[in-house]
Amino acid sequence: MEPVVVNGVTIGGAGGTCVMGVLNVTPDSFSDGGRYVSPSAAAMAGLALVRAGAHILDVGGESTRPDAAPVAAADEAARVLPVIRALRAAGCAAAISIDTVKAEVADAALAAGADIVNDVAGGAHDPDLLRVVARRGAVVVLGHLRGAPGAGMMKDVAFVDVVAEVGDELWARVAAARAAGVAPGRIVIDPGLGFGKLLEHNLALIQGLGALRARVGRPVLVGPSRKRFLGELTGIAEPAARDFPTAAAITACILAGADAVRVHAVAELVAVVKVADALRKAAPGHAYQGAA
Ligand code: PMM
Repeated sequence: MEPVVVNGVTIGGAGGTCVMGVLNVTPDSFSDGGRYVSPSAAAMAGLALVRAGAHILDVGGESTRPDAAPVAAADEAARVLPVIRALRAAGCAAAISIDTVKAEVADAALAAGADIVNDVAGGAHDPDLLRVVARRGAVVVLGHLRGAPGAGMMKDVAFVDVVAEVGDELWARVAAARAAGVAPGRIVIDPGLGFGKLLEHNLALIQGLGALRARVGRPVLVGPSRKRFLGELTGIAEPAARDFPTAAAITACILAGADAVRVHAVAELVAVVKVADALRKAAPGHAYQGAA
């Protein structure tokens, strides 16, 4: 499988799992909303995540929680662009992704210094988004989501074979990206844990990451960090207190074949990733070590 190489970061190669650190600059994200008082404070926090081992910083200006109010593109851009510019002005050498479903925000973020568009809707929310990615030669993360993000995504949740169905639907999004002109080596897929999925679906998708990767033929990013299904399993109500459950999920994801993980507690999870990567290398047959 052709790995994705972006700004010195390799996703899906024979090396270790890539770590994407979350830098949400929303007032209401479910686990870390409203944390930063200024763009430069957010940028300093981002640089600390890079020092702690993040290969990619994922800057997001719109909460994806089910009950979140939609944000206008101009407001979202006003949140994220100063942070991306401040990161680059401060010499941030890590890859930067913009977590958005909007073409306008993606375009402006790429112009401001981002390298990757992380779209939880897989390019299906805004018909222009994939064209923006193609025109700018950017990398895109295509997340799986039926319907629209936010309110409504937890209605009508029904899968018969969740891994096969998510795989087929992601394959269709990859085809859409290629039709828009995105090179195959610029595409990463994500099963969209928690996005219109129940606990059992999230667990099956984690266990099925290797099958999903093989079915779609692209590197896989996965984001279990602090999500509600971990709260359901443990009874831990506060998202920020779910980093141990996140560590278990991240380990399972890596052993199942993930190429990249999206996490909030970067320093702690980088240590977890090191152990999981070593375990994966020691697995019989060395599955998913770039040979698949
Ligand atoms: N989850 C959230 C936001 N963005 N992006 C990708 N690629 N994968 C995810 O699972 C994902 C995402 C929701 O979590 P947050 O509110 O803590 O950012």
